[in-house]
Amino acid sequence: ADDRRPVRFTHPTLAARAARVLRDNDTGTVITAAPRLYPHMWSWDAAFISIGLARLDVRRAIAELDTLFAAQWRNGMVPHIVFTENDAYFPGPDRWGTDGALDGPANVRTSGICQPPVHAIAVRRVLDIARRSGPDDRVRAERFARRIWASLYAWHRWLVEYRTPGSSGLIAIVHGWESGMDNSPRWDVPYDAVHPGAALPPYVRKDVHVVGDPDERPTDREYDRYLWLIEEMRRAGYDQRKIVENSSFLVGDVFITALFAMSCDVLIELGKEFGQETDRLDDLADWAAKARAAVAASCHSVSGMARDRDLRTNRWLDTQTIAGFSPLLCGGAPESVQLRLLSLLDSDRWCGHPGLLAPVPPSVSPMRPGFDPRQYWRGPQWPVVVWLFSWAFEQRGWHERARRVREGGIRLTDDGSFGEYYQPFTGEPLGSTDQSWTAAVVLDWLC
Ligand code: 9WN
Repeated sequence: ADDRRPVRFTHPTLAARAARVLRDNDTGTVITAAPRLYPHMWSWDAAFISIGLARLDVRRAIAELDTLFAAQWRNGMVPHIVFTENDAYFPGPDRWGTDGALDGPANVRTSGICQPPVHAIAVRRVLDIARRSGPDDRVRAERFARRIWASLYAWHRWLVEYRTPGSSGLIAIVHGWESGMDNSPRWDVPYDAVHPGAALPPYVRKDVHVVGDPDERPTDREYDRYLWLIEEMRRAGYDQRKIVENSSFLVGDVFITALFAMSCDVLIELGKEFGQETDRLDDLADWAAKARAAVAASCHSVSGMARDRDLRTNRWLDTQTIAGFSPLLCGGAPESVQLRLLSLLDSDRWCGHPGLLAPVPPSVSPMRPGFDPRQYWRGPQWPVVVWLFSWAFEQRGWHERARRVREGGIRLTDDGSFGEYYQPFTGEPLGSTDQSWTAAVVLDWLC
């Protein structure tokens, strides 16, 4: 018995609570990422949310992805936030200033950057769940998968056309928010080179007032840099070529590159099933192969861990975080590297750390200097990232490993608060509670 967290729900009760969170966070048009902290639709959140929704209502799951893709930019980018009318989050649409952007969508306000490309994975999952849930849902989800395919392809093509500068083959991000792991130590070195100018318009943060303890959120120093990058993009009129050429932050993101490779695989499967053009399937196969090669090429010769690359200085970023395990997700690294990574993942530096409440990977190793068990992407465990590991391990045929990760994920979240992230030793929920994507992945694990 473990008395660190006395409340533990049984699986049926936990599933019922998760379903309630998704219903409660439904504004009627979108399911917000979290009730108070994030009152809008976020791109990768929406993907995970649709997976959870498919367990409750396939029609609603499809609607969620349709809403996101209705906000897709004309050049193919899927924006990281689709704004609702709520103004409780900063930076909102006025600060982003994308309204006049050449490639922006009509009739909806969005941010001007993207997030990890996990949407094809969500479509596949919704389809699989719908097929098991009954003939009407099956037909509905098949029509949807056929219909959304071209938009997914355009999104992937945008990442290749605009976001693979240089020769590393890694997909580049122009803002830490694009990684979804905002203040991970992965980005500390590149952010040191971002110098907010005197022209940074003043601003007031809202996030720190919503969470229990402001220390669970990024610092003001970090926010100055986040806002400065937005300022640079506004000035470039959200012209992608200009941004990639000039922005003070340009980093090849190895985790996104691994997710992209897996999503391309899924899109190929779907494309074959729904009779998409061979040329496009060939493109996807080519992109997936290049992405895998880039992930493999990033691996450190001693530790085996995959690395991001600062594309402004052309240097590898050696900071070890959960993203270092990217080759375990997408495959493609030599067997010897894979074995090294698997034993590292199981070791006391990661999932085997004796102090963990649940044996799932934290965002940063508890043994690493600078590890902070309560600070956002600098130590806590994130249920969605755990879900990605469980899904990817299943895909790779590692069923026993996938099962262990899933059980660990359920253990992490069985207090029923659906925390945004968790303190790894005490299991205390941090950031927001009733976070939609946490509820969604728990539903997927339990059903
Ligand atoms: C900025 C919504 C999002 C997640 C990100 C997470 C956090 C936003 C923020 O919340 O980022 O995009 O304001 O901190 O880091 O992964 O998509 O849940």
